[in-house]
Amino acid sequence: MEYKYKVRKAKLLYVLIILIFLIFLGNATYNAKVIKGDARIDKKSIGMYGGKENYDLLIISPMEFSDILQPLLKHKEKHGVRTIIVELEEIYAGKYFEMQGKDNAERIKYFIKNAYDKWHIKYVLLVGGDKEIPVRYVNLDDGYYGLPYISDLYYADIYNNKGEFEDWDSNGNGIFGEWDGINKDILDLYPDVCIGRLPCRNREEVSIVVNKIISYEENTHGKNWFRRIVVAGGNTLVDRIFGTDFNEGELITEEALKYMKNFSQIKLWVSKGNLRVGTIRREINKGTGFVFLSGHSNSWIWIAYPTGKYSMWAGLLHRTYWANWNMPTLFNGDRLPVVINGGCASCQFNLSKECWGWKFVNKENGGSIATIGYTSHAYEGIGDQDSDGIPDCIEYKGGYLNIQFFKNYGEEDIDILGEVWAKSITDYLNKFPIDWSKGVRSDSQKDCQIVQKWILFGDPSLKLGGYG
Ligand SMILES: [Ca+2]
Ligand SMILES: [Ca+2]
Ligand SMILES: [Ca+2]
Ligand SMILES: [Ca+2]
Repeated sequence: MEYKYKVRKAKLLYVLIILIFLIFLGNATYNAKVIKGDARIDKKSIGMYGGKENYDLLIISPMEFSDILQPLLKHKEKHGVRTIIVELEEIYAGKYFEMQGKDNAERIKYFIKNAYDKWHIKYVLLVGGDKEIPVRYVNLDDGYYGLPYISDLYYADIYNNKGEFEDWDSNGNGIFGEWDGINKDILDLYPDVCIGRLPCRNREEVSIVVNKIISYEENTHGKNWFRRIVVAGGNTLVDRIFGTDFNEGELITEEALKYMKNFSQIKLWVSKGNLRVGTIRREINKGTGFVFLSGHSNSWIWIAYPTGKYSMWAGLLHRTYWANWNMPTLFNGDRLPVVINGGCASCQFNLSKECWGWKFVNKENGGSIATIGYTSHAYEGIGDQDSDGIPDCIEYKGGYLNIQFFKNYGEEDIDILGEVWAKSITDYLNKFPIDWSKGVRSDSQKDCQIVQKWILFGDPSLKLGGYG
């Protein structure tokens, strides 16, 4: 859906706001390079697979993790989710399907395609971070960052609308997901399977998250704590020059709550004076089904700015944040929420230190069951530039996408986590179809980034609220 800004400078401004914040907090460890496809094609292996099995869930992990995943397989099968664990080494060796692909990420994607065609899988769980499982870097350059970022949507979007394999390299130059001033790959983007990732870095983390998933699905049903949702937000953007003074984080979370009518709603908002590190901790430790934080973030902190202020220091001073160093104070046990962070880069998992989103999931004896956030910077609408009386932060960009999560769960009654993720992306693309003729810094380019970066750290086949 097209819309025009009244004030052209707006686009530049809201991008810069986020940019300044990121520079301020620093992301110096980010050192990704343009990753080109490996032109060599290994010797083709002979596909050994001759069976007629069907599966619902495909788990892909390196060999070193596969034995620890066996209890998860047994648990899934018990609940009728037909599951297969495939080791990366088996993919490369062509154990089930003849190996295809220009580089390891594409080999994995072809494997997923074959599993989709032959086994009719619906969910794919990647177990391993960027060091353990190859990732696809997308080379979209919006003129502000110019850095490639990771997109797991790549692994979910296996067919284009003509029914062809979608390799995310339509111009065929071995550089994926390009969108800069010169080169462009036209992408389908619509997910065909539901993807989730547990970016585990070692066997201990695999063990922790497997136990958490089993515990969640076995023990959550019928529990009162699940019927709670905690939201937090404050002032996010400087919108006064557009004639408004919205507390964007409050407006976005309030809109999400409209779809969560059967839940007891806890609003931690700066305008209420109740948003603090301590209140976030207390409300999560009580047990809650969902947590939605809308504000600024990077890979180590989420922060909301006090009303009427735009300052990270004010946010720190007023303790309206939740940072990596606060995670060890969570002791919510097996009362595990799905956490959504609407700010930038909370799930940027290609850094030397573990990111905010993963810290939440890999926390033992508490934390989250899953986290959804972005692998790089994101965008929000600012002001009411389309003059329809509705704040643009809930109508466009990241605010809109995150609200769809709650709409699809709360109103559409989709209760499988990966399906909520996939449907929300699908809805976003339907509402804002990408106009591939547009250039750098266009709204379409931003919309493309938002869906590419929105990642699920968790089991895509997770039954929200557990099995009854
Ligand atoms: Ca290309
Ligand atoms: Ca597709
Ligand atoms: Ca504002
Ligand atoms: Ca509006």
